[in-house]
Amino acid sequence: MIRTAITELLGIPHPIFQGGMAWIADGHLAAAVSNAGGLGIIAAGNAPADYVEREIEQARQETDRPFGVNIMLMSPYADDVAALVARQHVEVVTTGAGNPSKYMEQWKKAGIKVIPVVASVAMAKLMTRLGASALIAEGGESGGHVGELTTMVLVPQIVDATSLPVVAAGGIADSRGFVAALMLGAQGVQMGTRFLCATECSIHPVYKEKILKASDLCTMVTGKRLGHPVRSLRTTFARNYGQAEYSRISDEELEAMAVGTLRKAVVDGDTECGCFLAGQIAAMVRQEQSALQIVEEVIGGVEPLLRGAATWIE
Ligand code: TUI
Repeated sequence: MIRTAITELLGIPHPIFQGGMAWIADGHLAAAVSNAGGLGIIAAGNAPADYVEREIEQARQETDRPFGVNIMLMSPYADDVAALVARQHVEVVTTGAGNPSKYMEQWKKAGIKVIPVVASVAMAKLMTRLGASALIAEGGESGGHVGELTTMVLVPQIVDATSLPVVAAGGIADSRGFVAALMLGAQGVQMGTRFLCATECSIHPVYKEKILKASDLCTMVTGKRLGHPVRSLRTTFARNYGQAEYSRISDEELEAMAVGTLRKAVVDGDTECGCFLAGQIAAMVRQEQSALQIVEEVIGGVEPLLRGAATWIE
């Protein structure tokens, strides 16, 4: 057993979060990860509050353990989902892609543990002051919306800037990444891409196949021109979008190109038009496994690594 400030804070056996992946992380996946001893997280993404409410209900039917809801702050429904999680008293709220300051008081009053994703020291300090329970430091190795810094440089700087426990995210797939995160000062990890091939993850089989066949250089970042860089698999869509960014088409046309592409990947498995978000560890995902197997494999490898490291001390 690995006991850290995160296992203590949340009353969970293992300090492993499942990332809140839009269109992907539903109540079923979140419950499976929580039942495995980690923290499952339902992604609100761009969905309306009634979708999120159904998924919370689903998760509660499938687990008695704590789970979280991730609120994507650029969503047009962010206000509605923020109110919903307060009403529902979900145990944990994580946030992404923005600044959740305006919701903090409402959530704290509802007894929610708020764990924002921060991609900078300034945001870490602000969230610490506003009463977050912990922070997720997500480096640009992750899939989806990415910040400037890598996990290697972000995590220690966030750890030094806050008194709160820090969860490392971005580029973590196995026990080695877990231990490395602890060495950087983190008290736990969040993994997204590793859970894409969980048996309980109901993405299109084509999506899973693309992850299982991925190689080290298979992801790319697009979206910088519009200020929202996103890491995804290097597919036809990603290449075309990347090229369009350097062409003379208008920002509006460029924005329109991306609309509906996450759904096309997750629901339709459309390899031509879908945007398959994935992190740089995609090639390290080798097989479909249950959430329990994933969590146990990662945790099971930690103690030998830590004990092995101690033998270097003379
Ligand atoms: O949010 C994510 N990953 C995501 S969100 C998403 S949906 C989307 N689709 C298209 C464009 C943009 C988003 C897909 N993947 N990860 C957490 C994360 N949060 N990474 C970086 C940040 C972040 C960035 C800026 C957090 C706070 C922040 O603050 C900016 C500010 O307001 O100062």
